[in-house]
Amino acid sequence: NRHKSCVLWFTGLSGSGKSTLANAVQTKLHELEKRSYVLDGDNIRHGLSKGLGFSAEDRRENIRRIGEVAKLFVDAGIITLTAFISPYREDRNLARGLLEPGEFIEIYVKCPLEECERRDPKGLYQKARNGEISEFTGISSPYEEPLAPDIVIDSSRKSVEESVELVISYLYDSSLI
Ligand code: GGZ
Repeated sequence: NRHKSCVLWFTGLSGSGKSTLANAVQTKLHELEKRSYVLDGDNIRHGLSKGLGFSAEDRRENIRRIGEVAKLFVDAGIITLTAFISPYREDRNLARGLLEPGEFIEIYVKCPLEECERRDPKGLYQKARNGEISEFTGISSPYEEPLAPDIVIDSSRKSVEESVELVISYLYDSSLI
């Protein structure tokens, strides 16, 4: 039951479904008896990245730290799932550069802004529209789409189950599990 560890790097807008998907993939990996761990805002922005905001510089530092931690987890043999907006191509590339070729799997959770805004699970888009939150991704701060993601998941059209299947199939096909 060996696997080659890797990072599944989910990127996409707030509300696109990154964390939901990462957690669902983790559940599946657990069923397959593969060790995995999810890094997301809940365990990073309150701890390791506490004090960082959402300026381009702070986001870069946030992503750099996550990339370094993901590398440590991979060294420990754990399939590592990260769920951060990571809006800047350059920052994602920096994280990729910390890993061996093929160890960094970029998963673009693609969802139209209008749909993310309609979902608005935490009311943040509304606050951003009202000017109560500045530098909000998609509203007042950019999101740079991946140019060559390894996997694209259109979360407005695919169920979580179908999406999980896409990721798991990719891992099988790449001999990562
Ligand atoms: C984007 C923000 C902002 C601003 C607070 N812009 O949907 P959420 O709430 O749970 O996920 C978003 C999260 C984004 O943090 P990340 O660490 O993923 O961002 S990055 O990768 O760009 O460093 C959102 C909340 O934090 N949030 N203010 N201005 N998202």
